[in-house]
Amino acid sequence: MTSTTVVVIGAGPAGMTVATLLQHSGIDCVVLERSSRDHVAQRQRAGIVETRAVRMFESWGLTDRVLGGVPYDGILEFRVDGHSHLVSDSDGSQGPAARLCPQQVLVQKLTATFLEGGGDLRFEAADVSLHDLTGERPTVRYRAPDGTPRAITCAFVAGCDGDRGVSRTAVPDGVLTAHAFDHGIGWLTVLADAPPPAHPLLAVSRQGFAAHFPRGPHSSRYYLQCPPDDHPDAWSETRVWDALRTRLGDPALASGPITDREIFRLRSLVHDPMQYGRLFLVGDAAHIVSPMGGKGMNLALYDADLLARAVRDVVRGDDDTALRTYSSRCLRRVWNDQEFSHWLTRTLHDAGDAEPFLRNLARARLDRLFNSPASAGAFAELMTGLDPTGRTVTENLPGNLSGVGGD
Ligand code: RFL
Repeated sequence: MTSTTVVVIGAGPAGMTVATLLQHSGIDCVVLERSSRDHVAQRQRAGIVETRAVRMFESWGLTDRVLGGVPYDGILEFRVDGHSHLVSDSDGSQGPAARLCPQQVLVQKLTATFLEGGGDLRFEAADVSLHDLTGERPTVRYRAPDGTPRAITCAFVAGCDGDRGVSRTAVPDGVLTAHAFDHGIGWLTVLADAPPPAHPLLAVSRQGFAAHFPRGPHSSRYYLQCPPDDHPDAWSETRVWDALRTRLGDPALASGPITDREIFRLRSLVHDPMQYGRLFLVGDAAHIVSPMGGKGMNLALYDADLLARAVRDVVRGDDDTALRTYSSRCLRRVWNDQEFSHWLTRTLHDAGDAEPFLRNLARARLDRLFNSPASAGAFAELMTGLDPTGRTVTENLPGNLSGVGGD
């Protein structure tokens, strides 16, 4: 039986951020990851690290180590029936801006930083199970790649193992409340070796929603609205490119080899509270945000920062205030981002193919966004993550949280 301060379960963006920030604070931890290093390093999803998250890494002095990609100019293109509207997320504040940094690049760099610093990261850890979470010293058991059973005792467990992990299922029934929402919308998502757009592009059309995002200098991710129970085989390459050209209003859109495609339902889920005893849920283990608005990974980074700082307060100063309020502070931001993502999801789908009343309401919202500086300012605040719920940890201490969640 070995012993550490924190066992981190999962080596995705949440887990590797918690682990790297703890290491940076001189706090020992062990990361257990079910998959191989190659598998984790190749998982492609998010593409933009929002401004708030870039500044979070900056505050730890880690920006250059862990963020790849290039700075993002903050310009988002909305294309409505082929007509372009550029919206800037610049809020006039000083400091580094968002980064076009694909999720797998962030994870690769966090992993390299943690390992170079002597971090203990155990890939291919099978059958992870959590025990004594309400006691003084929880135990995490697993099997090493050669089948040997192992156990680690710790002061805290960071459950960073995504929506289908084991951390959340270790919590007894009835402790957590799940707030789930199915948007009734499907997206075909396609990765292709094809030129990225000049700006991240969201397109409204009567044929359905479509989007085109950069994922590196020579690759792109595309989204096409489809029925939630559709099958990827129904989408031949020709059909994909034809639909994109129509919905993006760009007959000359360059195609390229498709490297991945899948269909998923747009859904949202929040588990409340994000804590049970000495287990703290982080990122997708606690909440799923529909990808519209690009908040899922960024929320995972937010939780990770709060948890690392809270553990540091306990270990260094015996002050558990931040740890006790971890769940309520995270949930405040989670609901803020859920609302933004839901608003954008409804607006961009309803403006395209909803019945006329809802379509006109959604188009009125877009009209306001394109023409009202106040609307554009509120949008920019949410896109950057610099709205009040995303401000620095010290600005968000408990006094400002009246009526939000519970500890
Ligand atoms: P992850 O990334 O799922 O990582 C969890 C890790 O835990 C491991 N694991 C286990 N390890 C040990 N034992 C077990 N029993 C385990 N079970 C699981 C897994 O192997 C994995 O390594 O969760 P994390 O770290 O919380 O990160 C969350 C983000 O991945 C997620 O929120 C985003 O990808 C969401 N998302 C997007 N977020 C954005 O901010 N911007 C975007 O543009 C964006 N685009 C997307 C997305 C999600 C998508 N999917 C999944 C529908 C686009 C797509 C297509």
